[in-house]
Amino acid sequence: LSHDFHGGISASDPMPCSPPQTLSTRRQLYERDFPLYQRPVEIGCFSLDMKRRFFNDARQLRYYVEPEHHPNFSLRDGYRDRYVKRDDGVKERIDHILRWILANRSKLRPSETAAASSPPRVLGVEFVTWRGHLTKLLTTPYETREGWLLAVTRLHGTLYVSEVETEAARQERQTRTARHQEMMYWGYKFEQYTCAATAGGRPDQGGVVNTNEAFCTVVRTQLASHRLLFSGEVDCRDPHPSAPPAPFCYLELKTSAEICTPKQRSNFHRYKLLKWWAQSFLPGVPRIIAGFRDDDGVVVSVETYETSKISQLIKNEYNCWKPTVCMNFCSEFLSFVKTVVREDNPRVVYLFSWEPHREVSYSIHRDTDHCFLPDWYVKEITS
Ligand code: 0WD
Ligand code: CA
Repeated sequence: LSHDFHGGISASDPMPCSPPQTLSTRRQLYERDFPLYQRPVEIGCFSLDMKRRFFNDARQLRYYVEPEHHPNFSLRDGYRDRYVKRDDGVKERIDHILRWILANRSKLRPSETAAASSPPRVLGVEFVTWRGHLTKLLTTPYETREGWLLAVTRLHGTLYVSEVETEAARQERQTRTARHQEMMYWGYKFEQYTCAATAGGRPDQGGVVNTNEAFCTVVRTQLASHRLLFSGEVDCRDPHPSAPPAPFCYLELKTSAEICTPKQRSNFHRYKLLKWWAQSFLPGVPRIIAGFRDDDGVVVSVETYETSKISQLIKNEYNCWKPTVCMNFCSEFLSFVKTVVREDNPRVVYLFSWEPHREVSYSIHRDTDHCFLPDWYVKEITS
C-alpha cells in the first residue's frame, strides 16, 4: 500500500487540519535569522572494526600527525595490493546507531524538562539519524544534481530517519569507471598518511587500507525546537593533551583536486566548501585538513580550514551559499516531518523524496521492504 502525493501545495489543501503535502526548497524562503543551533554535546561513540563489527568504545579513534606542507604523498600506492573495500551493496541503514542506543539506554532517559503535554519518549530526543543525512538536508537548497530519499518511522514518539538509495545513486554506484573507483580510495589513503593508531605514534604508510573500519561520535544537540541525536564518522583527533574535549578536538580529513585556475577556485568555494562546511558544522568539528592532489593522485599541498571561518571565505563569490539558508531549510524540513509522520508504528514508513528543481513530497508505506527498524531493536526498546 503506497500513497503518492505529488505537486500539491499546502495553501490549496482542501482538508482542514491535514498536514501540508509538500515543502518548498527555494532559497529565498529560508533567508532569515540563523536559527538556534545548540553547541553539540558528545554523549558517546562507537567503533566498527576491520570486519565491520560494532564496539561500544573508541578503539578505532586515530590521532592526527601533521604532514609537511608539500608532502608528495602518492595516494595510488596500495590500491592494487593493500586495499580491503567495504561492501557498499550491504545496506546497514541506521543499525549501528540503534546498537549504540541499546548499549547506552541509561544515558538516554527522557529529559525532566520536557513539557508535560508532550508524548512520553523513550530517548529524550525527537530525531535519530546519521549526520550524513542531515548534511544532505543542509545542502538541499543549493543542490542541482542529486536528489534523495529519506525514510522516517515514528516509534514511542521518536522519529528515526534513514536514507534509501535512489535509483540514480544505485546506477551510479554500479557503473563507476575504473578511474572513479580508484579515486574513491584516495581519500582513505590520505587518512593513512596522516593518522596514527596512538597519540604518540607514527602513520603506517605501508599498511592495509580497510574501509570497514570506522570511529563514530554520537552527539546530542538542538536545531530550533528539534532535539536531535545523530552519529557521524570522525577521521581523527588532535593528539595534543591540551586539545579541547570532544567533539572540539576532532579533525575532518579531505582530499580535493589542486586548484590551478580562478574558475576552479570559484567552483571549490561554491560547491565543495558548502559540503565540507555542512558536514563538519553539524557535529562541531572545528577544523578540516585538506590534501590537494594532482591528476596522478599525488598530494602536492595541505591546507587547514577552520569550519567557523568558511562562510567568511566564500562571501566574495557571486550568489554564493549561505549557512542560514541551510539551517533554516533543515529546521523547516524537520517541522514538516513532525506534522506528517503521525502514526507511531515501527511497520509504517513515511518516505520523503526530493529531486532538484522540485518540492519535497512524501508517500506512506505499510509493511513493506522500506521498514528499517529491526525487530531486535523494537522488542528491546519497548520492554
Ligand atoms: O546507508 C547509507 N546510505 C549510509 C550509511 C550513508 C552514509 C553513511 N552511512 C554510514 C556508514 O555506516 C558510515 O560508517 O554512516 C557512517 C558515516 O556516517 P556519516 O558520518 O553520517 O556520513 P558522512 O558524513 O556522509 O560521511 C563521513 C565519512 C566519509 O568521509 P568523507 O570525507 O568522504 O565525507 O564516512 C564515510 C566516508 O569516509 N562514508 C561511508 N562509510 C561507509 N558507508 C559511507 C557509507 N555509505 N558514506 C560515507
Ligand atoms: Ca573525511
